[in-house]
Parts: sequence; C-alpha cells; structure tokens
Amino acid sequence: MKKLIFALLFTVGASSAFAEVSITDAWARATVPGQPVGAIYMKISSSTATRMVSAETDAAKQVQVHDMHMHDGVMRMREHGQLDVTPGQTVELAPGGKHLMLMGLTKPLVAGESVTVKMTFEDAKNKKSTSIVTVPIRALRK
Ligand SMILES: [Cu+2]
Repeated sequence: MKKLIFALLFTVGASSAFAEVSITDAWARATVPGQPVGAIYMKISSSTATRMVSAETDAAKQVQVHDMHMHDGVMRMREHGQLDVTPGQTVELAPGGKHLMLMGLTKPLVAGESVTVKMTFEDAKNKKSTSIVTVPIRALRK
C-alpha cells in the first residue's frame, strides 16, 4: 500500500486570490463509538487542471483517498493516492465509490456536528493552493 506523503508547505493565500477549486455537497457519515475510521464525500471541480495531493483534519490521524471496488463479489476499498481534477468535470466522492477516508479517528463523528478538512491542491505548474472545507456530519443510514 502506498503511503500518502503529506505536504507540509503551503502557499498561503494562493487559493483565495484565484478560487479555482470548488468543493460542494461535502458530508461525512456519522460513526459509532469505537469505530476507528470515517468517510467523507463531496463534489470537486476546478477551472484548471489540478490534483489533490494531501488532506488533513484534526478529527483523524490521517486522511487517505480511497476507492471502492468489487473483488470476487465482495466490496473492498483500496488507497487511490492522489485525486486528479479535470476542468469541466466534477469529481464525485460518493458512497460506493471514491471517498476521503479518515484513518484513526480522534473522536466519533456525531450527526449534527461538523469536521474541518484542509485539502491541498497542486496545479500543473506545481503551484499549491489550500481549501478549508467544513464538512457536516449526517446520521448513519441503515
Ligand atoms: Cu475507505
């Protein structure tokens, strides 16, 4: 399994001057006490080609990009690495598909509360921008 490399350097202010990346419909699924992981879903679009290179949150030790896939009739997920965003296309993170996986939750995700995720994007010219996303937590659906 590949390890996500977390970029520690951010170009402060780059994202606010040129709001290229748009993130909508973000939500996280509530977890039960003791559950070690959680999932976040959202839609991402961008006016220029970009790539999400890292994400972090206070709510978990690590954030990974995962993808669900069927293997021998069993739904599994695997680490997807980076997320490419192509202009004119919306990258949809949704149940049953790609998602941001919160690895090592620091506390349960409670419906009605929210988590804040800092996502770092890098464009073709290696220019980084940061999006701070407030993600509301929704109840578990049976
Ligand atoms: Cu996952």
